Amino acid sequence: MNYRKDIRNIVIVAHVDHGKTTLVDAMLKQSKVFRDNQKLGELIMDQNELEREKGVTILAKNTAVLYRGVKINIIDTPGHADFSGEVERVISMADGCLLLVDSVEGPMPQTKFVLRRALEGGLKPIVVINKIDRQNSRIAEVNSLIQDLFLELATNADQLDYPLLYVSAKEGIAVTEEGMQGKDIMPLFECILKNIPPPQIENGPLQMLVSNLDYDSHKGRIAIGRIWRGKIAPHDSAVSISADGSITNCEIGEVFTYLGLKRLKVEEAEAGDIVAVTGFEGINIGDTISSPEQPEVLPRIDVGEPTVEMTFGVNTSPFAGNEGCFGTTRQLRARLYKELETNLSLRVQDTDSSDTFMVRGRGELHLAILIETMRREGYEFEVSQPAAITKVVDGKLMEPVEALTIDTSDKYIGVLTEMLSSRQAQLVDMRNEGYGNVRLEFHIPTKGLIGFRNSFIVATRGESTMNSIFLGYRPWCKGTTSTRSGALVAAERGVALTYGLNNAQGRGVTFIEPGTTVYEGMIVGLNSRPQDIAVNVCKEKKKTNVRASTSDISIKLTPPVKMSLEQAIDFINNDELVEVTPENIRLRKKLLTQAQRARSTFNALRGVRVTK
Ligand SMILES: Nc1nc2c(ncn2[C@@H]2O[C@H](COP(=O)(O)OP(=O)(O)OP(=O)(O)O)[C@@H](O)[C@H]2O)c(=O)[nH]1
Ligand SMILES: [Mg+2]
Repeated sequence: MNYRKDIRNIVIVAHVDHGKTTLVDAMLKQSKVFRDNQKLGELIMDQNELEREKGVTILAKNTAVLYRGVKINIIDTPGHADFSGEVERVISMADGCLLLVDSVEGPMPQTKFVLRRALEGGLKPIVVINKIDRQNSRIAEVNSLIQDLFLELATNADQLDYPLLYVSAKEGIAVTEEGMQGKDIMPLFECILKNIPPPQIENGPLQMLVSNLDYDSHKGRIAIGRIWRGKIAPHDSAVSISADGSITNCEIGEVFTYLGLKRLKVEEAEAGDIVAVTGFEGINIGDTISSPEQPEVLPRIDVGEPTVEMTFGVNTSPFAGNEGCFGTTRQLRARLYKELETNLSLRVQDTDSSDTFMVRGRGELHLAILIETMRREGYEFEVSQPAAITKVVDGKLMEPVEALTIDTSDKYIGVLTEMLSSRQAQLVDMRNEGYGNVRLEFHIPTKGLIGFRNSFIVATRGESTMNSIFLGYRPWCKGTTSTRSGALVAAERGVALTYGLNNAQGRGVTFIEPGTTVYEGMIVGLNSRPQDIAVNVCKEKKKTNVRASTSDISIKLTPPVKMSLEQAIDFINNDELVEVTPENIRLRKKLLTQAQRARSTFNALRGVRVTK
C-alpha cells in the first residue's frame, strides 16, 4: 500500500445552517485560489438558483484548495435531513470529515446522523465548533455534548480522540484553544494536513467509483468520483460496470481535477484523487469505471429509503395547458424518471392511472425542491398531499417515526405540546437552554408531521425552529391528524372581484387578490369552520343609481395570505391537490364541482352505514 501524500480528501458534514458552506468560503478565499481582485461574495458553493434563494445547500459539491503543496479536495454537503441522500452519496469519496457544530445550538439530530454515517464509513473526524463569535455561545457545554455523542457512536476507541478546533467561519478564523485570539483559517488547514490520512492507494489497473453526475451541452454526461486504483488519462480504453453487472466498453474523453470553482483539464490523474471524466454516456451514480483488462466492481453506494410519497399527475384543472410548456403524460414521465439518475434517494413508480406517478422521497422538502425545479423548467402538473410510506414487516403494518426537535421560547411549550399530542407525538426530552429558550424533543409518526409546519409557524409567531429526522419504523397507530378547518372554494369560473372577496372574508381568510382568475373547485381561502363552503368570489355589487353610504365607495380588503409551494403542500388535505405551473401555484379540490363533492360525501357516509 502507498499513500498520496500530496492529497487530502475531506467531506464537511453538519446539521442545517451550522455554517458548512460559509467555512468553505473561508477556505477558498484564504487559500488564494482566486485572484485578489475577484469578487466572490458569500456562500460561493451554493451556486444553483434555488440554493441561493433559499440559503440552503441542496446538492453536495466538490471543490479543492492548495495548501503548502497539498491539494485538499473538499466536499460540501447539505445539512437538511431531507437531503441526507446527498451526504450518503459522497461520503465514500473522503478519508476524513469536518464535523461542524454551532456553538449555540450544539449537536442536533442531523449532527448525530451524519457523524454516525462518517464513522461507519471509517472517516477520521475533526470537530469544528463553529460560530464562536456568537454572543451567547456556550462552548464548554457544547463540547461536553459532542463528547457524549462520540461515546455513543464511536466504533473504535481511536475515534474518541478527535482533534478539536474553534472557528468563526464568518470571520474566517480558527484557533486550537478556546479563548485564543485568531487571525486566519490556517490552523484548520494545518489540522487537516496533520490528522486526515492521505489517500491510501493500490497500484494496478484503473478502478473508480462514480459518486456524482454532471452534464455539459458539448461534452455530454460527466462522471465524478474518486479513483481507487490505477491511473486515468484521455483516450484510454475503459469499461463501466452497472448495477446489474453488465459491462460497457468506452473510451475516456477528457479528464478534469478540481481547483477552486474550476475544473482543470489534465493529461493524467492517479488513484487517490477526485476527478470528473467524460466519455461515458450511459453511466449512472454507483457504477464503477474500470480497466478493460481487469473489470472489477466497487461496492455500490448505500442510500437510505424514502419515507414520504405523493402523486405527480398531469394537470387536470380547467386552466391546464395555458401556462406550462410541458404537461403531457409522456413529458412528465420522462422528466421524473430522468431525475432518478442523480437523485439517489428518490423513487418513481407508475400507478394504475396512466397519467399519475407515485414519487417517493426523504421528506416534504426533498419532494418540494423537485416540484419547484420542474416548475421552473416549464412543467405543469398537479401533486397530492404527501403521505408517510408504510410497510408490512412480518405481517405487521409499520409506519415511519421521526425525532422532532423544537427550539422555542418557554411561553409556547403549552400550545406546542397540546398541538403535538393530538398528532400522536410523545415528548421525550425537554431542556432549558437559558434566556427563556427551551429545546423540546418529540417522537412523532411521520404522518403526524404532515400539515404541521404551517400551524407551527402560526402558533409560535415564526419565532421557533423545528427539525425532524427519520428514526425508524414502528407498528402503525390509528389516529387522525388533520386539524385544519374547511376550505373556501370558488363556486364558479371567472375573475375574483373586491366585492366577492370581501364577502368571502366574512367567512374566513382569503388567499387571492382581486383580479385573480379562478375556476369552480379552486380553493381561495380558509374557512373559520370545519366544513368546506362554496363562495362566489366573482360576485359583483348590484349597480344602482343611489349610493347608500360613503362606505360603499371603497371596500378595504384584508391582504390575502400568500403561500409558498412548501406551505401549499403542507396545507392540502387528501381530497385536495396543488396545481403547479411555471406561473402559478393553485390549490384545488380533487372534485371540482359542488355536485361531485356532495355525491362523494353522501357515498362515503352511506359506505359507513352499509359496513356497520
Ligand atoms: N455568527 C456567525 N454566523 C455564521 C458563521 N458561519 C456561518 N454563519 C451563518 O449561518 C448561516 C448558515 O450558514 P451556511 O454556511 O449556509 O450553513 P450550512 O451549514 O452550509 O447550511 P446548509 O448547507 O443549508 O446545511 C448563514 O447566515 C451564515 O452567515 C459564523 O462563524 N458566525
Ligand atoms: Mg451549505
